[in-house]
Amino acid sequence: MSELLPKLTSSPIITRYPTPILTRDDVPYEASLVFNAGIAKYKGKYVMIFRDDYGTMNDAEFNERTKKKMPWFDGTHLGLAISDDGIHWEVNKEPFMHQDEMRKYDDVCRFYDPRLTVIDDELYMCFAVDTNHGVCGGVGKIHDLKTLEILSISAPDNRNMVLFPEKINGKYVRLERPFPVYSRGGVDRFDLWISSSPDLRYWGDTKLLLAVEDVPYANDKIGPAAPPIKTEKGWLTTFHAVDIDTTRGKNGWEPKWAKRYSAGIMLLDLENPYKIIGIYKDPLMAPESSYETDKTACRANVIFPGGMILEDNGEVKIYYGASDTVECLATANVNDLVDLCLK
Ligand code: BMA
Repeated sequence: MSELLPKLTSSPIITRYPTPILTRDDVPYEASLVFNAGIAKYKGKYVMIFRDDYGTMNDAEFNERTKKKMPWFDGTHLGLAISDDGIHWEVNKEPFMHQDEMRKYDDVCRFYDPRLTVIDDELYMCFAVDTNHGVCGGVGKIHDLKTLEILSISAPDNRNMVLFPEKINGKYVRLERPFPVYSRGGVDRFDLWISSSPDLRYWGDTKLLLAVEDVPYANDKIGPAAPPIKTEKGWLTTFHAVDIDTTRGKNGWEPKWAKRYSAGIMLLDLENPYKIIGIYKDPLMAPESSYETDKTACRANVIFPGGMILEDNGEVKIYYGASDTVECLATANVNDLVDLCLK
């Protein structure tokens, strides 16, 4: 393993909303962990689809289940919430998708970690797919905030897909994170890739965009985070970056959780998003607040952005799952974010 990393801190341009914006207490059906949501502005409202792992509630029950070799959770729902201001949310009475519905697809165990993008006034969702034969990345279209039409599911192992909000040079573009265990010595050394498609079904022109060794605060793996937003200077996009320190010990429900998830930021060329034109050398956000570092949460030290919205006044809302337990919000000014990348 690479060298251990020092204490990481968030950029001072980031302002955290003082409390999580969605927790299991806001959800009117079975919910234990509410996190890793996708958020988009759609038809005048903020729309959120969140991951809801339900069942196990604490580390005692976790230990019991581990001993019995049972899954951690009874299941995963995708929940739907709507907001007028992007801060206060009304959760629909029923999940957007029950786990039973996901299992109707051939070989699928569950969908999770949704990412939302509006393209030409239509709402699209990328999501991770656990199957009995590997982890895949799905791309789908959401109709009337009610049903999901699946457009494509990748080969394993791949996930963390996000779509750009418009076609570029006539093609849809996505970021993704394959995980090539065989050719990387059986350990996490995973990078961020980019592909394009004429129709959101058939994907090609796949290239490496950012390698884990190029991120100074990652010694383990990286991957896409929230879908990119368009700025005058380029496509602004976050990514997640993981470092491991095996001395961290128990940091959540597992006997050992040695990983830390931070968020990075970079700027891609507007005409050619296969080209990085700027990247901030330090983390944009590192786990610091109580709900990001809480050792009694599911997995401490996790920041996992899944939504980014550029407001008319230049404020950027960055939504992220914290500690795989709650959904949070931070804001920054768009010019400050771009400047960080170009410094
Ligand atoms: C990743 C995914 C995410 C999760 C993160 C931290 O590998 O499983 O869903 O938030 O780990 O546990």
